[in-house]
This record gives sequence, structure tokens and C-alpha cells, in this order.
Amino acid sequence: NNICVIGLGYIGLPTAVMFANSGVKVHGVDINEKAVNMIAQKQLHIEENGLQERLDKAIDEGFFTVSTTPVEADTYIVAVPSPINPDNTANLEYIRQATASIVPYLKPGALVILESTVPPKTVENIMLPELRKSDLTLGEDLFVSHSPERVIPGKIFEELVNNDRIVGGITPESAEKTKALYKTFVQGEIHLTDATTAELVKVMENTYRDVNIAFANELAKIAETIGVDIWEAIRFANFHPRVNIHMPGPGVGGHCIAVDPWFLVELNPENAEIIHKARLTNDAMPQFVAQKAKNVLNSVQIENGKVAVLGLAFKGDVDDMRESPSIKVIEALQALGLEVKSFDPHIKNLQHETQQATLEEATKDADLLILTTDHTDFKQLSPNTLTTKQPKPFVLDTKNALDRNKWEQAGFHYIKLGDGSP
Ligand code: SAJ
Repeated sequence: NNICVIGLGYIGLPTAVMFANSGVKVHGVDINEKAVNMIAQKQLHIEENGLQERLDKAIDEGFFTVSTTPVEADTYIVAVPSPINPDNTANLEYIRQATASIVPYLKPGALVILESTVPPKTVENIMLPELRKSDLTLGEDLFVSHSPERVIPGKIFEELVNNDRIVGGITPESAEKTKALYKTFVQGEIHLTDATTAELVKVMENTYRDVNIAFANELAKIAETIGVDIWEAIRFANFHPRVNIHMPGPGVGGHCIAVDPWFLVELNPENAEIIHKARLTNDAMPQFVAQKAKNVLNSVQIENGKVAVLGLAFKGDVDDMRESPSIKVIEALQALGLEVKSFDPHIKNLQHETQQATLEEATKDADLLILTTDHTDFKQLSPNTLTTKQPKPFVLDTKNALDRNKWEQAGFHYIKLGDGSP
């Protein structure tokens, strides 16, 4: 058995090297020539714990090759992006093109697996019409399934092995064949169903999280009006055995949780009411945070203040800025007339125009610091090593990530999202 993986991003590359490290011959394909060249030289174009060692091993042992076009293989795994358009409808062109690209190489008995998260019915309505253009017969000598990835960036390798998987086939045999393949390294349970159910399950999981975070953000705003620390309140509520409230924050980023709920809104707008409202609530958080910063500065008569935004990545300890709330916080602060500098130790190569400053440059003239990403580096930062402007600057913690005492002792005025401060 050998595998051709289409799409070498955050999911495709780790999955490819996992199979290769388990002794399966893998060929990886990406349309991004630069990424392909880098990978061929054992260089990473993405950051993920444990990826470098595993890629080195896969290539050194001769189990992993890469190119920009597909090759003949027994199994194809499609892991390409499924983003949303500016009008929040799904863009399935990459899925369609990736599927079309493998059709000329399909042999009798081939298995095609979709890993990308997609709106329910994508396998049926987008992939199968392309696959029917081959000489093979679906369900007879061409097997197709959806095996959505469920791994969290930062812990991808741990979760690839240990998480349960949901595998949905266009026929039971398609699902069985997929399960047998993933058993190579998956230690979690592999649950079998049909393709459309698997598509819905995956989108539901991320939507659950988005709605729950929107609920937490709503509670944070309510708590502020009555001077209660929402983080403490949520911690207490979650001692209840049937309560699991998520955490508030500056918004929801990443390419999954801020995207997938829109698939359900597009599918059935009349019934996706809470889902839609939750999306809008989370999308409004950057503006809320920026306005809170502005109000704090106004309360001490600072008009056109200087703000340092700490964190550009969409969440802690990753290097990924896709849909990052930090970028939207920066834009909202600028629209309110504030001058912004930003710093993120995980973002290299000036991936964004706002990433211009070092920590020192960003903070030395700042009237207010905003922590938007809970990187470990920020949690461990000693604030007394920072040169600060006088009178004492504010630090607005939107992730409950900083130690209040430490920052107050270093001469900052500490405030937190959702704790009733001004
Ligand atoms: N966030 C909050 N409050 C929380 C948790 C997260 O504001 O309590 C924010 C984060 O700061 C971030 C965003 O939500 O901006 C999303 O982060 P995340 O850690 O919740 O999720 P992702 O996007 O890194 O990964 C999710 C995971 N899905 C679920 O946990 C249901 C992962 O398992 C999926 O594989 C991944 O989406 C995906 O690829 O679909």
C-alpha cells in the first residue's frame, strides 16, 4: 500500500509524515512550489511540535517524497483548504481541483479519502462528480470516504495518534478500507458511518466550540457590568459535572472554528439562528476589546494614545495568523485613532505589515499594552524588565494569561477582559 497526500499544509504534512514514519511509502503533493522545495530539503514552511524530527526521519529513511503533481498510488488523501468567500459562503474550488487532479492516476481498487473539513454533502456533490470522470465504478473498484482531521495545532502528533476518528464512507466497504489504513498509527477508536454524517459531525464539533465561546464572551460582557470576574465565575461553574463553559477572549481565530459554522448557516439559514448569532458575537469581540482600551485611556485623559499589542497568532504557542483576532483588534484600535505597535515571538518573516516592532520597541512608549495571544513567552515575561512610559501604563489582559501581582509590582495598572474594570 502506498499513499499520495494532496495538500501539504497544517494537516496534510503531519499526516503524511506519520504514515511515512510508520513504514508506509508516501508521496506528498502541493501546488505551492516553494513549500515543496523547502520540504524536499527538510525545511519546514509551518511550525508544529515534533514535525521537524519526523520529517527528517521520513525523508532519510526514503519513505517520503514530494512534488507539485500527483503520482500513481493505492490511496489518495486530500487535505487542501476549504475556506469561506468574503460573503461567508464555502469555497470548494480547492477540493474540486485536488479531486480532478488525481483522476488521471486512479487505478482499480483505489481509495480516495477527504480529510479537509467541508460542508455536509461535499463528497457527494463536489468530489463524486469529478471521480465519475475516471473509468472506475464508485463502490466497486473505486472507494471514497471522509475522514475528517480533528487535531489541534500545537498538539497535532499527540492527537493524530490518540484521538478517536469518525470515518464516513460512500459505501460500508469504503469506510472499512479507510479504517484499516488509519489503524497504521491511530490508537483511538475509529467509528464508521456514511460520508454525509461524518461531514456534519466534524462541522458540528467546531460549531459547538464557537457557540460555547460566544456564550462565554456574552457572559464576560455581562460580568463587566456588575463588577464580577468572569474567569473566576466560569471556573466555579465548571466544577459542576455537567457544565463546561469555554473561555472568553478577543475573538475566535484560526481556519476552522471561525469558518465551519458558516457552512451550516449557508446550508440552512432559517434554522441556523443561534449558530449565526454566535458567529457575529465572536466576530464583534475585537471591536469590543479595542473600545475597552479606548475607554481606559479616555478615563485618564489620554486622547491619541499609543498601544502595544502582544500577540499576532490566532492562539497561544502557534505561528499561525489565519483569521487572527489580534489583527482585527489592531485594525479596530487604529480606526479609533490610536497608534499601534505589535510584537509576536512566534511570527517571523514579516508575515503581516503590523509586525514591525521588537518587544522593547512596542512597549517602551506605550500607554497601554494589550495581551491578545496567550503564548507561554508572554505568561513567563518579567514585566520589570520592560522600560515603561510614565505615568504608569495599563496592561489589558484579554486571555486571563498574566499574573496580576507580577504586573502590578512592576508598575503597571492591570485590567482584564470580563472583570468589571473600567
Ligand atoms: N478560543 C477561545 N476560547 C476558548 C477556546 C478557544 O476564545 O475557550 C479561541 C482561540 O483563542 C482561537 C480560537 O478560539 O482564537 C480557536 O482555537 P481552538 O484552540 O479552539 O481551535 P483550533 O482552531 O486550533 O482547532 C479546532 C479544534 N476543534 C475542536 O476543539 C472542536 C480541533 O480539534 C480541530 O481539528 C480544528 O479546529 C480543525 O482543524 O477543525
